[in-house]
Amino acid sequence: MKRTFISLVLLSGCQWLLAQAPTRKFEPVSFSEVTITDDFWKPTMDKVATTTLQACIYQTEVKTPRIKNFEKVARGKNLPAGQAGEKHEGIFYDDSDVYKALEAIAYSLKNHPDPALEKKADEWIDKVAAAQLPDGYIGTYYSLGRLNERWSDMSMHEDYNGGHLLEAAVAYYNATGKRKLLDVAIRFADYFDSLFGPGKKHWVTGHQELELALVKLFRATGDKKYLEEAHWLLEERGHKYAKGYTWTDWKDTAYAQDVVPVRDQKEITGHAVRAMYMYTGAADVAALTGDEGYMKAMNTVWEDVVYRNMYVTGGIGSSGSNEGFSVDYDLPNEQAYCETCASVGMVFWNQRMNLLTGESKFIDVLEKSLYNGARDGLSLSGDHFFYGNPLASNGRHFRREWFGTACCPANIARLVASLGDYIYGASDKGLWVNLFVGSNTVLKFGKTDVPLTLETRYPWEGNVKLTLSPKTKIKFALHVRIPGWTQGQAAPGDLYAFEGNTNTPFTLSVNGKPASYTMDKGYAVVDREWKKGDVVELNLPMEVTRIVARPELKQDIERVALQRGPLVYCVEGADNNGKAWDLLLPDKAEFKTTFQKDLLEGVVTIQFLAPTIQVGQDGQSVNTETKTITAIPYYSWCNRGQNPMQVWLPKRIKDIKINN
Ligand code: FUB
Ligand code: ZN
Repeated sequence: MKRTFISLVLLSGCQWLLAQAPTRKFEPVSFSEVTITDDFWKPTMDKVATTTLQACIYQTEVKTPRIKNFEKVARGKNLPAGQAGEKHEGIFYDDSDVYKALEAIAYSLKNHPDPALEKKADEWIDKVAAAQLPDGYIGTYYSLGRLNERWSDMSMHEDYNGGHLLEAAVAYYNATGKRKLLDVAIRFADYFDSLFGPGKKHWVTGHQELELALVKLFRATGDKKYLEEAHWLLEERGHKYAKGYTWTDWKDTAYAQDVVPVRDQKEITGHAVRAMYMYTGAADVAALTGDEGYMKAMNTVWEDVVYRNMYVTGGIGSSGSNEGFSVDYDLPNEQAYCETCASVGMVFWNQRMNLLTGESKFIDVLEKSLYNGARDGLSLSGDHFFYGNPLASNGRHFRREWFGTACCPANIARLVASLGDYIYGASDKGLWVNLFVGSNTVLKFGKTDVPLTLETRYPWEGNVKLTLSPKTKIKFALHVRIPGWTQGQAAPGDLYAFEGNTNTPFTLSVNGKPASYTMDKGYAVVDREWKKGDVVELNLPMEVTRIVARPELKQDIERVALQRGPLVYCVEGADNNGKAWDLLLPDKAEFKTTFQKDLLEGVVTIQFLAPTIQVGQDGQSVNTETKTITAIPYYSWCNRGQNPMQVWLPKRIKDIKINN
């Protein structure tokens, strides 16, 4: 593995803490060291590189004034004293879209080098740098005519924008080695640190984000003050320090997870994206400081999310009014909010929990959110987006080109482009394979390079082939994740369960012979001496499974969801004569699967026979007919215009709505 300057700094930064703190069980192998070749994800990543990022650039630079605001600030800096500058246009956190797009470009350059895109990013970075004030402040909303009001209202996302700046800067530096944006980020972080911290002013982030970003800056620079600032920000919550017009207006500070200190939190509350970013930051801080309080709190809160508040698609945040959580087991399907960014946040947080604990259940959830709730946010064409991701539709939902608020499009772009971050983990003792994504990388154990190739047709087929090619023989433990859904578990906890027997075993072989392995924390561990050309093959059963929900989940009573591999399925009108709500799923339905290469860019569909109900034109006569129903992967719905759709299919007649 090519060790960069970043990695060396990271190591020296961590060593400061290693001696005194329990740390992660392993580190993720960085996107910058993984080349993705996957049949499923590579085309999506290419689409992000060629289309989604172009949409982000067009919307950010041409269609909306997001970039213009930076230009205005730069122009204003040269005005004679006393002369009024230009006005800010748009929403107060629009700067974050610029940074998220830059971050996505950074990741994308790794798997899809594009000099023109890099040039555009450099141009934007020049504009961002030119908008930084001499004291390090950066934020177009306040810089344009409101500078004396800055830092007066904690809910106004100055910190949130700053956090996205830091994330973009670290990513761009990691991807290109260029440090102009990193220097801007460092100046901003130093400036923030000069105002807020122990013995200085209090600050509660209005939208959590800066916490996790400061940890990234610490990892990139090795400067521990950024880690300490992140820790301090987390500690600020839950003490009624929050101030600001908007903030004090909120009746309920649970919205921003500010009722009790982070370490005392037991339940998931409030705004879903804020929560995900906060727990991601807390997990990052806990990993480096060993803060047991955070680890304990996060385990309890995670169970509250996954056992009582998560959709079968891995989406979270059912309520639109607070863009977040309501009460336990309240998961409406058609009214589901399920913001794309919240699923992106689930991926972030679950990755961190996996690194902290070494337990694969977190990757089970990550995979669920990634392949379903998050992937659904991006159209197959790459230039239309879902903000909310409902699990049923009467046909009113459609994907949009953009949103007024700076939000999901650039977020899903940065997640897809950084997929390389989530596939492998490594420590000096072993290798972890978390996601089955065709790719190659080179790991390093001591002085030995271990080139590694993963080939698969997942999620369409269950065969995964891993070829290891160490230059010299080397012993280490290979941990291959065995998904919970192959072990009879529809999701961690008992919110969802498989109906019927699903126990077809997985198989694991080394060089064509059954592997000798032990199971540990959800991984099959093969600990042996590896030599050049060793081949490990995992075979996962890809049968169609029926999922039922706990009875408390009222909206899903007497309903079944279909899953195959990591993919949740839905019935969409486009495949079923315009109807998706007129059917009953028989208890004994037999499922047939077909890979349809020309449908929805290539998907495995599920077919089954089901009774359907039609109402005559007189509105009084009813006809029933058994039809072949086609179900498609949930993420691929609504790519053929507006259509009715259902994930949870009714088993009993009382539940069907025949008009859709
Ligand atoms: O406030 C910034 C982002 O905009 C939030 O994360 C989203 O929920 C949207 O409101
Ligand atoms: Zn969003």
